[in-house]
Amino acid sequence: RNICILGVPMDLGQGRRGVDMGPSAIRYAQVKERLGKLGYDVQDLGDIPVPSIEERTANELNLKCLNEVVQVNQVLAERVSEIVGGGRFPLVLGGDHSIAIGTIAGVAKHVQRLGVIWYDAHGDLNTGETSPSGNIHGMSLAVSLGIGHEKLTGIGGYAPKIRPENVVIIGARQLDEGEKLLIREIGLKVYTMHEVDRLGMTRVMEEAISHVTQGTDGVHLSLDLDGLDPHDAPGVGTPVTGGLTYRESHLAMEMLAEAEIITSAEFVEVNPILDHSNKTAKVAVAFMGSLFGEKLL
Ligand code: DIR
Ligand code: MN
Ligand code: MN
Ligand code: MN
Repeated sequence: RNICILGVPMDLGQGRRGVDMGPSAIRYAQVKERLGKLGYDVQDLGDIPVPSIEERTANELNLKCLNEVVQVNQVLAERVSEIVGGGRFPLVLGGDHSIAIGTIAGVAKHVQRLGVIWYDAHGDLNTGETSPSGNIHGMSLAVSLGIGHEKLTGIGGYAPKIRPENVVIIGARQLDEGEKLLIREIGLKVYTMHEVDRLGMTRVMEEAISHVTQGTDGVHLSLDLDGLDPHDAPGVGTPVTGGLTYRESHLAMEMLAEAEIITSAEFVEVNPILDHSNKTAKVAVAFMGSLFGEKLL
């Protein structure tokens, strides 16, 4: 029962300033205290250094800040690998979602087959060829599946990190054309908002849990706060209306805690500059509480 918190103040994988303050905002919302109360031994390992946006080199092949994103994720992969190797639970705080590349690279090194729950309004399944923005945070799931620029897919020294049949996306409602094609091509399991509305969160989570545990020996939770409706999580860089509610997400975290399947997690895209009174970081910390077993009664 040992959790290691690692901050990644990364903002080079997307286009707006402020998401680099995500780790600070989440710490300010008392993540360490919250998890400590549940009986965990919580260690905060601080932040990984991230070059400032002013230092970035030229964009390459519709991949903004490619070299810097690669460099940070390489370091992140090593740090996460050390944490998992030491038998501890890595809890990574973002930063933009490009950091999933490094987190998953570090975790998957120690796991035969890693399941992934991708909680997000987006698919993050673009490549330099399909991306409308050139932002690498919209490519991190594809990269982890071994699809994309080899500087990215090769992070951690091996590829791919995960297989399509072990992944589930929950909350999707803004998918680019190239992403839709890729989803069909590789047969990825996606619960869009349509399925959430239709089936309800309980059934979605039951199915998702069964899907990601089939044939896997660990499950990573990659939670992009923009999966939530902007009403509940306004402090994100790319808000999309019609999202998952606070209650649905809270239930999802409780069901994951009950199932005892999550072996690593990251909470990303918290942008306190766009937030109201640190609301989104507080929501993130409440979810971490539920994920680690907090009960109402
Ligand atoms: C969009 C936005 N699909 C892109 N992606 C975001 O730029 O690739 N992911 N915001 O979280
Ligand atoms: Mn910055
Ligand atoms: Mn994302
Ligand atoms: Mn997103």
